[in-house]
Amino acid sequence: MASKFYITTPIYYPSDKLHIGHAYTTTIADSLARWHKFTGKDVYFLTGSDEHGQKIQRIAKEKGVTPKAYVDEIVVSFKKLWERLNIEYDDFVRTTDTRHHLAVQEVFRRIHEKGDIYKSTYQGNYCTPCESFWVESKLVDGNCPDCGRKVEIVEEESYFFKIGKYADRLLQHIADHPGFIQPESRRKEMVNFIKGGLEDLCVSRTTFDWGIGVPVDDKHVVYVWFDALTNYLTGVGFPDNEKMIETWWPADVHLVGKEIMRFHTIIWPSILLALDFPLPKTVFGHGWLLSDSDKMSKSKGNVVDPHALIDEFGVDPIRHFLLREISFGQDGNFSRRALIERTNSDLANDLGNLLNRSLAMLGKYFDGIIPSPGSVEVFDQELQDLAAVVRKKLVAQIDDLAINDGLATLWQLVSRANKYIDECAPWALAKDGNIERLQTVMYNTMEVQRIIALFIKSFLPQTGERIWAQLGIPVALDKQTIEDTQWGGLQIGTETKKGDPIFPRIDLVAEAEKQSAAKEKAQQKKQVDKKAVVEKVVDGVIGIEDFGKVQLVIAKILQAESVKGADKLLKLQVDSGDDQRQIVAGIAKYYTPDQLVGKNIVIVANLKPVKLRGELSQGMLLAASTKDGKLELVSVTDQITPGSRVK
Ligand code: ME8
Repeated sequence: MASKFYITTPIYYPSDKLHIGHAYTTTIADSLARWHKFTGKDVYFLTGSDEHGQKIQRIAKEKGVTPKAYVDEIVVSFKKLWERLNIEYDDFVRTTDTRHHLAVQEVFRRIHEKGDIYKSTYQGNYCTPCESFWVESKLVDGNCPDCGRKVEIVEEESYFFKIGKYADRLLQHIADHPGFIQPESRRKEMVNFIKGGLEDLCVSRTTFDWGIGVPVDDKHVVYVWFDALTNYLTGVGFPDNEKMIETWWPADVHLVGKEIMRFHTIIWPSILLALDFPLPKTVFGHGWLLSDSDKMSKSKGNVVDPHALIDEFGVDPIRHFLLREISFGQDGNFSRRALIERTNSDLANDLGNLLNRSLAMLGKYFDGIIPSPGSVEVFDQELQDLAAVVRKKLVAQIDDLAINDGLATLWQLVSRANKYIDECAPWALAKDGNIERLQTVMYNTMEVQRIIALFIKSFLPQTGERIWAQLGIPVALDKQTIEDTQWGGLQIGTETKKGDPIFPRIDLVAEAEKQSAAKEKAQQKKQVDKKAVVEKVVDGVIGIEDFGKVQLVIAKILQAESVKGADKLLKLQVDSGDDQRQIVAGIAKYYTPDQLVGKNIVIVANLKPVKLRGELSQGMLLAASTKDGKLELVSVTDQITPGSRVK
């Protein structure tokens, strides 16, 4: 039987839509799975969703739906993204699956029966976003040491797992298996954590019910991390499918982000030790993908949506960027500019141009048909040798999980192929009528691309297919294995099928213009939004500070008379408290002067004075008017003295 390779991703929380960071882990896992299959191994690639816990229950409540309805919808979006990214997983474990419930309950039951799980009371700190318990001494300024957010104090009856019992065995295992925790820096970190002492782990909760019931006590649900980690066993048929477990367990690689190494290298191995199960061969903690040098988070508004990127650039530029740009194990930066530069240099200039120009020459010199090669010269030998060296190096690097180095190695062959064309100058051979040499050079140029397509297909599946299609090779690419990368596999007489360039260059100038147009549009939108706010105010909504600007005061009318030449106006002398002033008002149709004298009315005292028909008006009186032409002054009784403020 071929050797096996079982690889997993973390199962993601459906607390929100997935972003480019999640796509990073899964793209790497997919590429590793495809590569190992290509090298002849039996491969099993597992992913899934982590659907229980307090965090999910709270989000669903906020949205006014049941937790199950909420997760069902989000999980569809997970699967959609994996489909768009060409992620070829073998199974997807949802922690709400019945098979997973059975697996978790069985794990719990076995450890409980063994006496390693007991009931007590938990009193301490809990970080809900991370779903983790913390002893006081590990908090940083009273906050969660992982995410920096506020912890909650919880006190509840809980079941505890005697994790400390396994600390020595775990330390011994780590010492005996240097490849178990990778990279090295994380291994040291985890060893220090264990040596700092492991408190018994709380493995059940009672203050909410969105979880898997504890098999021995229906008041409790299983702690979400205990539940989630077990997915790696559910996926291989635990507890019933013994054959499947035997075939696949232990996992070869658990691929996880660095922030969840503790769960995977301390809690998970301890559970497995308690079950008497072998430990995974490697847990690799990769770094974070930063967005313009900052950690991605929704609150910062810098989360990068992979769907939008795929819509704009296509899937393989995104996969290539994730695999090639970031030193695997370290943090790396995502930026639009870096993505475009990487796409232009590696995919458009190097790889795409190689295919495009070589097929154009083949069309011109040999009607697009692969010619038979003649004798081997120095440059030909160098190219062939490099293809063999690249194969060896790639196998070693991918075995060591040095993904970005592996892609750099593969691109050495792409560069060498371009250089080979320049060195051999087919155009000069054609001009000189050196047909035999021209045949050799064109054969080698196309053969090296056949090998490149084979190497590349695990990482950039769509690109591999596109090169293959233009080379016109009739056998299916997905049936090919690493054995087919031996030099000379390209059949003489194959009819190539030149198509459009597989990666058109992205114009950086046009891109800059697009960005500034987008910025301008955003600016305009901001202004429109601002205007909308102002218009809303005109519509009737004002702040209290706006109302406060208007000085409404009580004024007593002392005198009233008509204004010469203006039959609508009356001229009033009023006592407004501190002063006496004249107000001209359009009320002659409604009141005679003697009806007004002595009235206590309301005026706007701080209105800018104006002249009406040559008469100064120092304020405005308030009146209510109806549509059918009635008008009445707003007035108060004599109880209120002139100058009193209306508020
Ligand atoms: O932790 N850069 O789920 P999760 C790189 N349900 N990788 C990133 C990333 C970034 N900016 N952001 C997220 C959980 N990831 C648990 C796992 S497993 C039994 C349970 C990746 O949805 C990274 O792999 O918070 C990280 O570990 C994972 O997403 C966390 O996903």
